[in-house]
Amino acid sequence: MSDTLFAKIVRREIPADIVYEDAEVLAFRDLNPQAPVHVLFIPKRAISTLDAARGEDALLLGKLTLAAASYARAQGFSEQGYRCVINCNADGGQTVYHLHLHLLAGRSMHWPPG
Ligand code: D5M
Repeated sequence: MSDTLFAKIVRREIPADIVYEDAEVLAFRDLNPQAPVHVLFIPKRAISTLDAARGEDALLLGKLTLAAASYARAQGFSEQGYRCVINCNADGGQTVYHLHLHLLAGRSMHWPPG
């Protein structure tokens, strides 16, 4: 669980279509896009799930969220909107156990999600 596909992407051991990077956050296109824009924002320091996050992770999670919002704004989605999703554990639909925020944009989203 400690080493995942996404940790390998952070270490550049497997390729990814990286669209944003700073000291603490990496973002790359989802391999299986569910919208015209589908980008995953991950903390470089791995946290397995949202459930595992603690108070000391608050700043990092804030930066992760704001990085997604900045990217969406820069791509021109401020007005039409977009969706951010964090799946947690099995019932949440999480498949990669390195916390990630999905940014979905470029189409109208439905509610409730499946
Ligand atoms: O989301 C995990 C997401 O990760 C899912 O949408 C596919 C995507 N994925 C899996 N492997 C890769 C690689 N190698 N590059 C890019 N995207 C990938 P979850 O919320 O855990 O279900």
